[in-house]
Amino acid sequence: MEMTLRWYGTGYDSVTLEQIRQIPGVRGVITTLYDTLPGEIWTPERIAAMKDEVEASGLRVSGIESVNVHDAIKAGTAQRDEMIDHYIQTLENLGKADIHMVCYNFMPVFDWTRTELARKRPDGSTVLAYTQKAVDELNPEKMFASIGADTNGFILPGWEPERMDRIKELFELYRSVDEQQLFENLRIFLEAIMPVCDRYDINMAIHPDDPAWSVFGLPRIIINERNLQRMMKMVDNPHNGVTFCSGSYGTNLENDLPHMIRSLKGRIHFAHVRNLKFNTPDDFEESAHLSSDGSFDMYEIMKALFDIGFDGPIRPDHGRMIWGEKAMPGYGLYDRALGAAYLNGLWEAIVKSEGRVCD
Ligand SMILES: [Mn+2]
Repeated sequence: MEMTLRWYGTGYDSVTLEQIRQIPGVRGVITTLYDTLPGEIWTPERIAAMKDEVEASGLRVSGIESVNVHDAIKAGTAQRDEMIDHYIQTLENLGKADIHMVCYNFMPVFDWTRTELARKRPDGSTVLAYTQKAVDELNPEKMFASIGADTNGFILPGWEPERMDRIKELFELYRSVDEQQLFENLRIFLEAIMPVCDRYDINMAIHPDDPAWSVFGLPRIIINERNLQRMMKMVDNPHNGVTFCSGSYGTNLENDLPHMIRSLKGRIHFAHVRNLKFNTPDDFEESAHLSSDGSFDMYEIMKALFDIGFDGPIRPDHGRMIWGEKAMPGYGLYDRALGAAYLNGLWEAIVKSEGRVCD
């Protein structure tokens, strides 16, 4: 595996490449062109500039998170073919630039959903949290407004103000899209992009829906092992793979995370590894990465990744806000650096206990 950190780019991220370079064991970043809109073609010039900036710091671009999928593709509207064509051109430009992993999601309207961005924990750190009761009581517009007001001045991925302005229109767009239709729209998208992925060896890595169930009556399909198997078989190409995000699949306690990882051998192209602490089955918060701070056995998760021969990029995921840092919620430097060091430690122990040698 290759330890990485997500980086939003100069001007968007409070964390610098120079800081990331100093986290032991981190050799690459997962980045994006944060100011592009879904459907926009990423030009070779902009991709080259992004790569040059990252490489000048001594790091590499280990993959993209995300190239967002336009709503016309997810909802299957008249503009779909044109938008798929743009996506293919972006993939071609990335492939020519020697970038081989692209994370994306297929969630209608909302990206990840949390009800609090700064819940205080007993040690004084603040974390993102989710409580089902709050979602049941809020309408989607109020949800957008409350999330937008609490971001430390940063724009959250998937919660961009221009999307918030269009919320009613977006709900209308997905009114006739049920689970079955969403699967079908995903199949059409994947079949169309597989030839360019084959040509440039680009691993597509779908990110799970978070939380892993329907919110506000919208269909959500990337939520459990059964649906993932359906998706893998639906377009049976190794380039059609997944981002295994323990924090997202873990929102549903019925998901057996190590078992899911083992069922996806050869198809996990990217891993997000973090822990959650469940207070009740309907209320969880994003704890520190350590097993002892949350509800998951992080050793078992890393061991399952090792056992299936996972060799792609991995990153710590949302971190706590600690030591007075002001950053995008979930994306400060300090706790993610601690997470990277911890995951590297688990990995070294697993590798050596198997009688193997670390890179
Ligand atoms: Mn994730």
